[in-house]
Formats: sequence, structure tokens, C-alpha cells
Amino acid sequence: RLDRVCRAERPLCTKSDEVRLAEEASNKYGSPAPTIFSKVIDKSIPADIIYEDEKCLAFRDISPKAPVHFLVIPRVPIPRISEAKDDDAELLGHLLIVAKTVAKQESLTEGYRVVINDGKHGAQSVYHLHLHVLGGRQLAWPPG
Ligand code: TR5
Repeated sequence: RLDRVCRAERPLCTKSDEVRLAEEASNKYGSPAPTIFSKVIDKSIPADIIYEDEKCLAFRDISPKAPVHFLVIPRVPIPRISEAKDDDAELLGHLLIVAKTVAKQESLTEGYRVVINDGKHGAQSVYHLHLHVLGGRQLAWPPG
């Protein structure tokens, strides 16, 4: 992405690149490529949304890997956990609290698993940060 190239090779940046950097600095994540989850957030595609507030929403995974499998996503498009910033700490904590609240709402009284996949080795397929919450059956450990 251009912003990363510019940061890595700053002396080669043109003035317009600098303007772009300044604009992006005022918008913490610049303009990451919108993913399918942006369309879930703006409701331009249907999803089974089971919780929402001003910071995040939770919806059922379209390809569930357990009897209960939902995702919790922030409204701001942080691409992946490895790109979260220190000042995202409150938001990240909020996502965990929402995961817990919705798990209770889903009656996962015997326990559940919260997973964040990051990047290629983590098998992340959608680059909009999301917590998976899986439950309703005995889960194995370790994951594959
Ligand atoms: O592999 P990672 O961790 O990135 O997980 C992405 C998850 O998004 C997978 O479990 C997919 O099944 C799920 N997914 C993908 C789509 C989608 C979805 N869950 C709900 N609704 C979805 N829509 C409408 N479209 C998708 N492409």
C-alpha cells in the first residue's frame, strides 16, 4: 500500500504523497480496503446481527464451525490485530466484553472459545478485525 511504501521510503515521496500521509495521519487507519464486513456494518448486505452498539456489532458466521459461532467486529476497520494501536486498548477490551455478553445471551453456559486469526499463518481470510466466538459443543485443543 502506498502509505506503507511512503513510510518505508520517505525520501522518495513526492509532495502529494506527503499530503496524503498528513491526511491519513488524521485518520488512524487511512483507507484500508473495504471488506465484506464493511457491507455488514452499513447493512448493504444481509447478516444475522445479534448485537450492536456504537462501537461494534456481532453477527452469526455464515459458515459456522460450531453450533454457536458468531463474530464480533469493531465499526472502525482495523485490518488485523497485529495492526491495532496502543490507543485501541479500550475498544479491544470492549470487544471482549461484548463477546462475553453475547455468549451469555446465546446461553453458552458450559463455556466457549474466543479466537482472533491474524495474517497468513493465523489463517485470516477477512482483513477487518473480528473475534470468533465458538461454543455449543466440546471443542478440541490444540487447533490445527
Ligand atoms: O478466517 P477469518 O478468521 O478471517 O474468519 C472470517 C470468517 O468470516 C469466516 O469464519 C467466514 O465464514 C466468515 N464470513 C465470511 C463472510 C461472511 C462471514 N460471516 C458472516 N457473513 C458473511 N458474509 C455475508 N460474507 C462473507 N464473505
